Amino acid sequence: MLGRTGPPAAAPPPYRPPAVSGATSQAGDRPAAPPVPVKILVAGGFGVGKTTTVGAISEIAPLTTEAEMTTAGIGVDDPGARSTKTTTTVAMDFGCVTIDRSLKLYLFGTPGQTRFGFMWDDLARGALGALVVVDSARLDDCFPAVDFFEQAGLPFVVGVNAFDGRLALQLDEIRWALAIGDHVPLVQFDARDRLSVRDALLVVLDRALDRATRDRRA
Ligand SMILES: Nc1nc2c(ncn2[C@@H]2O[C@H](COP(=O)(O)OP(=O)(O)OP(=O)(O)O)[C@@H](O)[C@H]2O)c(=O)[nH]1
Ligand SMILES: [Mg+2]
Repeated sequence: MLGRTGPPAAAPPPYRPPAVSGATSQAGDRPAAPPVPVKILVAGGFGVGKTTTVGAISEIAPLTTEAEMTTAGIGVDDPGARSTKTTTTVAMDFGCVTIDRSLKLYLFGTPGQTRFGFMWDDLARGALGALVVVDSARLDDCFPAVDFFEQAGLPFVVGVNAFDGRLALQLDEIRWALAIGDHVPLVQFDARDRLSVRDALLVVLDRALDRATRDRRA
């Protein structure tokens, strides 16, 4: 005889999402609100350490779009005499870091080459602030980034990446050379060091919150 024999199987229980430990609010039963997402740009000139910055702090394996540099770039892309750089970002970097239960930063690294400048408008959309990474030995590469954020009216912090722990100029000389106002924070950091990157990003966050609070009052 064809067909099933015996009693019909019991219907499966209705789906219930699994309980996640620690994901409830202090009230106990209500799930905790997810952290507020904050988009931050990591921008700057060619080869200043943007990809390194995102990679140093991201809690996920960062998304990168690195391409090999070729001889076609000689005389166009100058990463500086002491650089051992062999790849360059051709679209963007992406990483994220949770600051605390209420705040998560989504980091978007820009490409550094001038010919990819058209990407910056798209990447900046929805961003609350930016870290403009600067190599003190190649300040002229950083002018376009500073101009971009001044014109965009987006809060930014200048982070001088201390390659090998040394700066080619003092911070006040860099401020003068970049012609940035006193309201723009200027910090020294190490793009390879997670805690140093964290501190620089916290200054960006502070600026962004400051701006958001002022906008709200207005
Ligand atoms: N010694 C030293 N090397 C660094 C530091 N930061 C970055 N580098 C190196 O400098 C090179 C450039 O770093 P990247 O992070 O690729 O720079 P980028 O700004 O993303 O470059 P583009 O995307 O091509 O504009 C890499 O070879 C890094 O390993 C630093 O603080 N000290
Ligand atoms: Mg890069």
